[in-house]
Amino acid sequence: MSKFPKDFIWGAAAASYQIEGAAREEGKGPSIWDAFSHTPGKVLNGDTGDVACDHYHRYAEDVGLMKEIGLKAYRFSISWPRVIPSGAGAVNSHGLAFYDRLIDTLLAAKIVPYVTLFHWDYPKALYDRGGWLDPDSSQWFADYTKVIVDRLSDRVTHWMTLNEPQVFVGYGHQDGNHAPGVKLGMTEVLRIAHNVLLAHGKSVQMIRAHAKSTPIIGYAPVGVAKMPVTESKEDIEAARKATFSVDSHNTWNNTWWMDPVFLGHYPEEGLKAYEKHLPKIQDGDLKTIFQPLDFFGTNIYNGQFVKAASGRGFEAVPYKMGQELTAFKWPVTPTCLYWAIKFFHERYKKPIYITENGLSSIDWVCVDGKVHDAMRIDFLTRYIREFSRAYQEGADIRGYFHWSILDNFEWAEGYRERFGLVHVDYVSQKRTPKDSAYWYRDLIRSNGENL
Ligand code: IFM
Repeated sequence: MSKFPKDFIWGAAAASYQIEGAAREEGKGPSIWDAFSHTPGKVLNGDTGDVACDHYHRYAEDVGLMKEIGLKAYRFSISWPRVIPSGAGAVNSHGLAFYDRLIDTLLAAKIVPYVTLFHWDYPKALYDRGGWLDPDSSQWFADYTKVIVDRLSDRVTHWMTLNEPQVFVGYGHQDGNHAPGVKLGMTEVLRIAHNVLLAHGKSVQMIRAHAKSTPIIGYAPVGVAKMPVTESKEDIEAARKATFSVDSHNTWNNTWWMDPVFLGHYPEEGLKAYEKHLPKIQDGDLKTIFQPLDFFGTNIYNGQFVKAASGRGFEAVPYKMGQELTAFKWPVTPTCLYWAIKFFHERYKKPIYITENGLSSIDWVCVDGKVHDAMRIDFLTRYIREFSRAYQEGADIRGYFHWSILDNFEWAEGYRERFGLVHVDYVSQKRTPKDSAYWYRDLIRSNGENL
C-alpha cells in the first residue's frame, strides 16, 4: 500500500490579516485586528499587520515560490473588510479585484485555490453593531459569502467557512488575548458560539445556492487532540472519551463545534456541562447548522496524553520531563496526527484534510544565505508519518496543508514566531525558501513515499 492516496493534495496555508498588509489601501475597511493590534500592550512589541508580508503587492512573487515548491493547492482566507469595508452593504471593487488577481495567478501556476471565508479579521463596523452577539450576525456572514461566491466561484470550487472557531470565540471573547479582546461570561460566549455555528450553516447554504461550479465545502475547527499514554485498550478508550469530552468553563473542545455541524445535534455532555448558560436554540437552528459537507478539515499542532481513570474515564498525563518543545513552547507530539484523525474519522465519517499543521522554530538566514531549519524537517517527518499511519489503517485522508507558506504575523505574538516554509525579512521583504521548502518539494514529488 502506498503511504498516501494517489491524488493526495499537498498544500500550504496562510490567512489574510497575517500576510496581506495594505491595511488601509484601496478602500479596505478596518477589522477588529487592525484596532486590536494598534491598541498599546495587546500585541508583542506593538507589532501590527499594517504591512505584514506585503502579500497584497507581492502575491505574484509568492505564487512563484509556491510553484517552485510544487504545491498542489494553496489555502488562503478572504479579508471580509477588504471586500465589504463596513461588513455589510457596499462592496469594494478593489478588494474583489485583488482576489481575482491572486486566483488567476494561482490557476496559471496550476495551484488549486482553497478559500477560507473567515480567518478572524472581522469587520470593525460590524463589531461596533454588536458583532457575533447580534442576532443578525449569521445573516451578515451569509450575505458576505454571497458576494464572494458570486464573484469567485467561476474559478474556485473548494471552500471553507470558518477557521478555528474555538480560537476566535475563546481567545477573542472569553480570554480577551485576541481581538476583539473582551472577557465575556459563558452565557454570552455560548450565544456567540451558536451564532457562529448558524453563520457556518447559512454560509454553506449560500455557497450551494449560488456557486457557478459544483462546490466542495468544508470547515476548519481546531482538532483538540488527546492521545493514549500507552496503547492498552483502556488508555485508547480513555483517549477516545477525552477527545469528545466537554469542560464546563470554556469552549476549547471538539464536539461543541463539530457535532452540530457533522451530526446535527449538540453533544449530550456539553448540554449538561453548559446547562446554566445555554443559548436559546430556536426550532430549525440545528437544521440550518447541519448542512451536508464534503470534507472535515481540522488544524492540529499538538495534543495531550491521557490515561484511563475512574470518574470521567480519563485523566491527563503530565508531559514527560524534558518534553521537546517548539519555539512557541508547544509540545512536540507527533502521534496527535494519528489518534485525532482516527477518532474523528470514526465519529464523523468524512474525508479528512489537515487544514493546518506546522512548527514555529528559531529560523534565520545563515551566513551561507540559506535557512537551515532542520527541526522543522524533523517535526514534519514525524507528524506526517503518523498521518500516513491513520491512512494505512483506514482513515479517508485527502490533503495536508502546511502552516504556513510564509513566516507571518502570529497574532498576539507579533512577528516573533516563524512558521513559514519561506523566511520573510520584514525589513526588506526579501523571501528566502528554507531547507524545509526544498524538503517539502521532494515530499510532494514522491507523494510522501520518501518519508
Ligand atoms: O497562525 C495561526 C493560524 O492563524 C491559526 N492556527 C494556528 C496558527 C499558529 O498559531
